[in-house]
Amino acid sequence: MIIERAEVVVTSPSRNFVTLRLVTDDGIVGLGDATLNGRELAVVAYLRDHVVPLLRGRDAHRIEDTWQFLYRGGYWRRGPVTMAAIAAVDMALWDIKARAAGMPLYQLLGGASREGLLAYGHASGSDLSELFDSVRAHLEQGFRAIRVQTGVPGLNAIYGIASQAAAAGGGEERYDHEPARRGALPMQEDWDTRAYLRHLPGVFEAVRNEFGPELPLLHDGHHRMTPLQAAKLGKELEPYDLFWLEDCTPAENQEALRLVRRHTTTPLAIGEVFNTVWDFKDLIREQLIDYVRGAVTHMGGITPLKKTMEYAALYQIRSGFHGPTDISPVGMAAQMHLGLAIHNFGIQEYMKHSARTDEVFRQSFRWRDGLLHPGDEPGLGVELDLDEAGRYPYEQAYLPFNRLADGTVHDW
Ligand code: EZ4
Ligand code: CO
Repeated sequence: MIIERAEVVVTSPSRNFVTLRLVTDDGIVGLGDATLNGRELAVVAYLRDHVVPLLRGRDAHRIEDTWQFLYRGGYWRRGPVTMAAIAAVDMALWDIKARAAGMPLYQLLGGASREGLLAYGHASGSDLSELFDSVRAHLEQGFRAIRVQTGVPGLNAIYGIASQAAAAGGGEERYDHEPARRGALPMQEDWDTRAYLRHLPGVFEAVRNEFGPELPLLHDGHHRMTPLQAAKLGKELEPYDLFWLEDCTPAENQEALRLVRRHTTTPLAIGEVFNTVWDFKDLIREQLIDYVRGAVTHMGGITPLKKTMEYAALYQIRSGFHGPTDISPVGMAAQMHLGLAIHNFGIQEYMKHSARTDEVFRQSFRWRDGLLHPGDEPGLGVELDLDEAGRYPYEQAYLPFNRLADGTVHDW
């Protein structure tokens, strides 16, 4: 089975998505997600100029060999652009192989290890009453695990708060906030870690008092604390029994997590910006994390993320794959199949895509009783409607950035 055609499809139904579409000589179509939020066109160029010409004529069945060829053969390894491009090829080849086999992909990965995937949604509010309403709305939608983000007194615009972004989002109805805003320049947000640290433990105390001890609660620190600040927060959140504290420090300096670990038993999740198993290697071996936040789309595909999870399993570390709306329906499907198959699945982040996105990408996944399931269509279970995709051309969009009160740029 030979790859006959390869094309890169850019579409922007509510937000930008980059999809690789491979067609074999016997007419099987495979899809791969290559979306890199805010830097999409760099991956488009990498694929179109440097990868597509290498794919035509290759045996579509040779997934491992093609992955190694693109990773080692490029000489310049790793990095988000390269690995998103390789991820798209890997996903599309798995899609093709599973379609050729007439099976949903999870069957080729070893079959289902569970009925469905526990998924968490994003509750947020600028104050407690808005936050409680948001938590209740998520419970009504069936969520059995909830991420809690809240406004901080004195700060106007911060990461993760739905109402602000909805206001900036131009009126289109969205399930959740969309941090990447369309426009020629990125938006500026504010940050003050001491104000955040004073405020957050009280928020979790209030949420526990309102919703009880059982509900799994998560929180994203979004790379903004120093190691000592993260250690202090982890310790202060212990009474509220978090499922995890995510990205407590920026992960370029991985030694920071040793310090955090010495002070707190709050579980840690990290790695949504990681690209390879090498980024996770020391954190896994030293048991400095509890959850692998890698996404199939940004970790080079299903093949390397499955290997990473097998390594993590030696240390009882589980998956928590990154699942914001900037992972396309193709990338989400790929990680649902992987999550269903591996033994050490932990939780799946789930933000609903917009209705417009769902018209462009027709999907077969199910969402029932708080659990996701990728469905039983052959392959990934996603069809890309090229006519619909063509109606939404690329639009420039940037993620926001942070400044402190004195004007210093801070991690966003
Ligand atoms: O900010 O996906 O846990 N989720 C997150 C996301 C990221 C965006 C960046 O593209 O941190 O909301
Ligand atoms: Co995050």
